[in-house]
Amino acid sequence: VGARVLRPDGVVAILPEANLEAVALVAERVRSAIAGMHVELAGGQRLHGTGSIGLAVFPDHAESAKDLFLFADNMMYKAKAGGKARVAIPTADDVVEVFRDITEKSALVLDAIEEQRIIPYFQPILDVATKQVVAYEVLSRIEVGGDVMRADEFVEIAEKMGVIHHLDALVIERALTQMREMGHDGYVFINLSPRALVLNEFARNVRQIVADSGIPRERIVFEITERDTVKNLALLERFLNELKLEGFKLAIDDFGSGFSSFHYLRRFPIDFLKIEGDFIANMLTSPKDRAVVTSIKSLAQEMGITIVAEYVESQEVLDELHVMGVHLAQGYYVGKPARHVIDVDWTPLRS
Ligand code: G
Ligand code: G
Ligand code: MN
Repeated sequence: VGARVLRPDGVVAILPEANLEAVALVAERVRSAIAGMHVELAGGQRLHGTGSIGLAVFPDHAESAKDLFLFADNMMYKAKAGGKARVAIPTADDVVEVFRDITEKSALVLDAIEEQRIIPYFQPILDVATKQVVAYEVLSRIEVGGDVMRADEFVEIAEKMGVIHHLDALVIERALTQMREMGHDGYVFINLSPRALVLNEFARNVRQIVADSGIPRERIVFEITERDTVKNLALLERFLNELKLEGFKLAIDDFGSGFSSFHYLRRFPIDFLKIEGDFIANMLTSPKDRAVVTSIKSLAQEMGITIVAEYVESQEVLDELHVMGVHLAQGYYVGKPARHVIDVDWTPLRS
């Protein structure tokens, strides 16, 4: 059995040479073992947890590793939706339904790109010391009917379908046009999928879009994340070095969330480091999270890299970042992602 923690909220177990009955049996044992566990609190109270489990069996439910994980993940959400603390055993209907939903979402994303319905939202980034908004991060949205879909819901699909470079190019073009019209003269942070970046066509395209926008390259920061890594790091390195030589700035996104963060830091010519928001949000209550933030800060300082704290959700956290000497802050307390940018002296949100 191989078990691996993917995210703090999920574990995958792989059972070689097992059929549906065997897997269901093991899953049921895991579920009941979790149900039997508890943590005892200071006052003698007992804290119980539950586990929701989804299954997928090769080749009954999917034939590729990617689809198999996707299916298991969907079944896990079905188990949660069914009331939690249960095992979702897939039926033939589930297979049809799950893959139909994925196909529908894929079609929706493809249509949005085709019809150019991808819209940039802007989230402000504050200079902690001067309390001025010095930058914006561009976050993609798709408007469907009256609803707004967040990037979370479609970026991964676009990456899997191999169309993320179209989406990225479209949103960059719109965002820069809007930035110029509004006269924003700070940095623009742009999320790029490594997978898009290593395409010659995309790199050319982006350079042209930036040149046409009239915004100096020095004010454009490309954020790269390790969520969707490419196999060929040397190739990614080459593209990043070229962009850097031309004057663009580079940032590592969600620093500390994955396993190759430090690898990226060593290897790429980085200007900004964005600390994974979970560390920041919990920094005042968790000594461990605080220690992570402190050490990333001193590491970056030694390397001459500017730090951005994400998920700044309160005045208290902002004050503490000031004390720690963290340079930039982003998060709901500073400002939520919005359709328009307004460059004014920042005042705390009243919500
Ligand atoms: O706010 P939101 O759910 O949109 O962002 C979720 C994640 O999606 C961000 O962390 C970011 O990494 C990614 N993302 C947002 N917009 C874009 C985009 O235009 N292109 C790419 N490649 N990723 C994006
Ligand atoms: O990975 P990336 O940092 O690009 O993701 C930004 C994501 O974080 C977006 O989905 C955005 O909507 C979300 N976000 C921005 N500020 C906050 C915040 O203060 N708290 C939380 N929980 N999410 C935030
Ligand atoms: Mn980002």
